[in-house]
Amino acid sequence: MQRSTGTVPAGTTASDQISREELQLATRNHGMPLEALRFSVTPLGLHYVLIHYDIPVVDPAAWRLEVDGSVDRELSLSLDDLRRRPTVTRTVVMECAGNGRARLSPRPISQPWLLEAVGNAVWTGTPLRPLLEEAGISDRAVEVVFTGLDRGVEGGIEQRYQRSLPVEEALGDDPLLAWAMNGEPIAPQHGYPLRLLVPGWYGMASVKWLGRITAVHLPFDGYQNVMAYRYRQDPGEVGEPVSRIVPRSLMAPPGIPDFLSRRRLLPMEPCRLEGRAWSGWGPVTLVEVSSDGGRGWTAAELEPPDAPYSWQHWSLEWTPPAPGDYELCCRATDATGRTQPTDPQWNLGGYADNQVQRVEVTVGEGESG
Ligand SMILES: Nc1nc2c(c(=O)[nH]1)N[C@H]1C(S)=C(S)[C@@H](COP(=O)(O)O)O[C@H]1N2
Ligand SMILES: [Mo]
Repeated sequence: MQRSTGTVPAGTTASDQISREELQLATRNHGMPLEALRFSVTPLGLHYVLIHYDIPVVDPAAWRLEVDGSVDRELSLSLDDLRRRPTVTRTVVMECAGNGRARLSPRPISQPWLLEAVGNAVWTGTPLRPLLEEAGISDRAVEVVFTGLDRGVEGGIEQRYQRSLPVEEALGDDPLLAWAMNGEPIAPQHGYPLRLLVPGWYGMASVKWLGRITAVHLPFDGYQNVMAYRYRQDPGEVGEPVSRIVPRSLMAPPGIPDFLSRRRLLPMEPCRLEGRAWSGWGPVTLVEVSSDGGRGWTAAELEPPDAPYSWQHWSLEWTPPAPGDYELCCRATDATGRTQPTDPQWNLGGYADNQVQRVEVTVGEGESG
């Protein structure tokens, strides 16, 4: 067990066992059990959760959304003001940029996700662009900063959770100010009473417990934009910012699990493998499945997305050739040609590693009873 270090500097890695600090994060920030890939919309409570600091307790009557900075008119809106605006409902897949991190070696020290930091929810809210236009966002604005109500220390810096978006993204068609998730008021852990939702981007962009929106005419230098969430091989590098979700497909684990190892046990009979696939760069156009650890691949049946940023269902009938051990894999390719590599995509933060999933299964001698 590692000694408590107080603050974990960005870029710390380890190759040994999961530490108590990582376990502490893992028990707070839960994933979506992969069998929930069978639901087209992730039921409330099964969606993954990632919270850097603490969940703030917000009084909805006192809460306001402030819009300020490089705007002609500052705005201060109540929840009712927002709900009276044009309302849209969209099914959007969300994935943490750190999904897959704990499979990397050396392992970047942060929330140790294996593959379960994903969920597909139905979000209701009001589009962001008309609000920024009403405030009269300046032509000189280059970014828009979103500030959450949660506060903590990260990399030795005390901060509110804040993220900026380039102005052209903030004024795009997709970003939403959401107050409902699957038809219910957003739960405290998901950002009650209001969160930003940036469809197609990794989860870090979708600021929860939103309190303030600020247009700025210089690039924002907050911790989550310039220190965290950058692709770097070396702590000295500036690195490229993490933005849209690279393609991934996941398989709902077939058969039944062994309690401790989670190894899958299947009877010797045909089995329908199924799962979901998504990309923040465009629809997924191909999902392939391998039953021999990625040597041979077969195209699966793939459904179109229900909505532009929803995940897509795929399935494939697989007949095990004989009893024994198999390594099942799946791989998605999107409309831009982006695909999933067989090897890890290592960087210091452990971001956007979309190497193919490997599911160990044992096919028994018997058929199911
Ligand atoms: N205010 C605030 N917003 C936040 C975070 C946070 O810690 N504080 N975490 C971000 C990260 S890293 C992710 S992956 C998503 C997770 O959203 P969820 O918990 O609703 O799945 O929220 C993002 N928005
Ligand atoms: Mo995240």
